[in-house]
Amino acid sequence: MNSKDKFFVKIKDGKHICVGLDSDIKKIPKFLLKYPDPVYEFNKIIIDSTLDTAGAYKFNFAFYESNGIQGLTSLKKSIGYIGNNNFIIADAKRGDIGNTSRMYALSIFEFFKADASTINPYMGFDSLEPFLSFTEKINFILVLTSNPGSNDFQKLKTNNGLFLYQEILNKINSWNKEKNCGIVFGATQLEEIANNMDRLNNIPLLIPGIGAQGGDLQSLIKLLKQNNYRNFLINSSRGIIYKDSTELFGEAAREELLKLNNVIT
Ligand code: NUP
Repeated sequence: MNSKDKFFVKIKDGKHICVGLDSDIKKIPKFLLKYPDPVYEFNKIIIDSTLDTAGAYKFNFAFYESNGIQGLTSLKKSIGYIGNNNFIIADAKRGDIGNTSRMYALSIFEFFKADASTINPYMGFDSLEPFLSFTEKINFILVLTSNPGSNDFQKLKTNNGLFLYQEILNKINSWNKEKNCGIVFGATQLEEIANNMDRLNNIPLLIPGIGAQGGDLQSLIKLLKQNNYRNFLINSSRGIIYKDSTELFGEAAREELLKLNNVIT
């Protein structure tokens, strides 16, 4: 099964929650520190506890790169542990001149073997093209992010009377010839999601920002349902993986995931 098919199988199964493995060695339960690769042990337990109900797993590369070679090893092993039938997002927000972006794309798709990337459109089409040339993957392009700083540039008005993020949405619709674009839209931007349903055009959405960042899951789901929008993954990282700091953290993560799933169905 190719990566796009994996996404749509999960969506069809009603699995819309993406478990964010933002695993920080300083935050994982202390008893894991006795293992040679504590972050990998942590991820394995979260994965075992959630595999049957998760829609996807998202690895934010920062949490692994910050641990140097060891971190990259934990990342590679954790991706391998999830196996081939699940949808894996490499959240590294890449984008550079084409020649360099090609290397980023090779790293994410060929070395780490992720199914999806997150990419930053600030440098324009040629910076994204090496990712889009992987036609069986999904590339989630940053449109309107969940953080307060999204006001600084993304909500600037252009000469067309549109917000910059809306211009990006229009571009994505024209770049999406291979149907391998996705959109990152913050859960904290509910009004903007509502106002741009036509531009979103049923393109796969990755929506982070519920929980700690303040996005309201119930209202988000209501909105998506009202618009019959099914192609979405909602990410939760800290809210799932750090629910408990005892030996029962796997079960606690599972319970939280089930709770989120209940809101969706
Ligand atoms: O707009 C974005 N907001 C955001 O939080 C785009 C992202 N990729 N993220 C990522 O989603 C963020 O870097 C982190 O990995 C995750 C949210 O984590 P949490 O707030 O659920 O713990």
